[in-house]
Amino acid sequence: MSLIASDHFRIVVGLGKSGMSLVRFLAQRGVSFAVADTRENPPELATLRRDYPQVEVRCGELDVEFLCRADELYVSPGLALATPALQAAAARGVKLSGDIDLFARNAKAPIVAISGSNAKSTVTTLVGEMAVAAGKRVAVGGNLGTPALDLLSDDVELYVMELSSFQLETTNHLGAEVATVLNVSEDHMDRYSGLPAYHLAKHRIFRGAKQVVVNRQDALTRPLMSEGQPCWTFGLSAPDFKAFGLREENGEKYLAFEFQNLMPVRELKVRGAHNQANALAALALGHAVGLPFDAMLASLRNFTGLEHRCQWVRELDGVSYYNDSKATNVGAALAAINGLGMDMDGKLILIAGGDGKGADFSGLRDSVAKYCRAVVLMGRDAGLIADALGDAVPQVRVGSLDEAIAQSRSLALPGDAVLLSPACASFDMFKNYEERGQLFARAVEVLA
Ligand code: LKM
Repeated sequence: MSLIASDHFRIVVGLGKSGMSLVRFLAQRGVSFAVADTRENPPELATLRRDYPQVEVRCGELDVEFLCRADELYVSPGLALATPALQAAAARGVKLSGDIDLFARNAKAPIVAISGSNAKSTVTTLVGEMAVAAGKRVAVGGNLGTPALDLLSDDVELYVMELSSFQLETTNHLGAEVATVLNVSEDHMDRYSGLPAYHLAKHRIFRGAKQVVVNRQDALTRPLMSEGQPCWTFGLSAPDFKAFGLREENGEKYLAFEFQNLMPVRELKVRGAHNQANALAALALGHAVGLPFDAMLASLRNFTGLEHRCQWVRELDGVSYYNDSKATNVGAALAAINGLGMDMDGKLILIAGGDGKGADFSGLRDSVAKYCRAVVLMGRDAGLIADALGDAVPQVRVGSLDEAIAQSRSLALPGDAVLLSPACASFDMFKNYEERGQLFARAVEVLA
């Protein structure tokens, strides 16, 4: 046993949510493995010690000699592949992989694979709901909700997977039935050398894909090297062959496939052009895996949006409050500012700031000038946003979320909206964007 096992020794590097799913997967299959994490007290350490006391764990600085005892490392999406110890191990012949690679090797049902800088959770959720409405036994997860390996089951008929660029970096072969990069805008510049490297990571999603879905309005979503697979497109323009888009008839806008109207846009409960694009992307993905239109359209009609995604919280003194804490990059904040701004008579008080991850915030300036009455800035990179916005609108700097809410309240006029859409990660002030959003919503709900 030990001789055979030493032939295949793996190390799980990073003990967060996906690391723990790797542990369960490997242990269940009798693979011998150890765990390493750069942190002294990784999030799942207590769970590991309780459930797998026999597994060796090394915390703190990675030891190259230790890593080289493995033939394959499963690297957490939270740890940069450029980490010197990982690169040293790779140079000595250790294979770098991740949970999605292992998932893809073991999944026996078709995979719908969804990436993009924004809207991936929304589109993943939509396609999942469409599959349920079509009566499929579907498993939804990956970067959102349940880690990929925890979804594996012989009963599953379809996997709908949200995949981040970090997860794709360690994915050598996916082999999805249909894969898409919904959009590409700047994010994670603290982990990538520039937009090209980020773009390249995202495009690994197309490896071995049988079909692809492309955004007609974003050339960066096209596979760099087409393998000649069927290609479906989505976009807000009128659709041609193999395309989803908007058609207008008698002054009414419709979601449409090729030359056929599917459903009036006004039947969607979510507002804004970006949400119409999301609906079209979900239709394209669902159609590619054979979901019937009636089930897909019923799901679209019911969808009210995700938590922390431009979510209405309450109205007070004629001012609406929106929680868009999920906006962790400039592109997401722009979609919210433009989407909400266009739909209202009043103006926005924007609450932004946090960990900017090396972003260029100048892209916010025009939309802020057009739709915002003022911006309230908080967090580590508040100063960078302040500089990028210049004198576009009045600015207030605050030290806490509670102070941001109080300042916004006093700046807003009846008919305005207060929008938390930080354009930044939350790690400088909060556990994650969910905690940031919950604290915002709770504080707004108790305003007297
Ligand atoms: N070994 C090892 C390690 C060391 C450190 C593994 C490891 C970490 C750091 O932990 C994380 C967890 C999650 C680091 C991350 C996480 C998620 C870095 C980036 C992301 S993310 O980019 O996928 N999501 C954030 C974003 O900016 O989009 C979400 C930000 C927020 O505010 O919630 F994991």
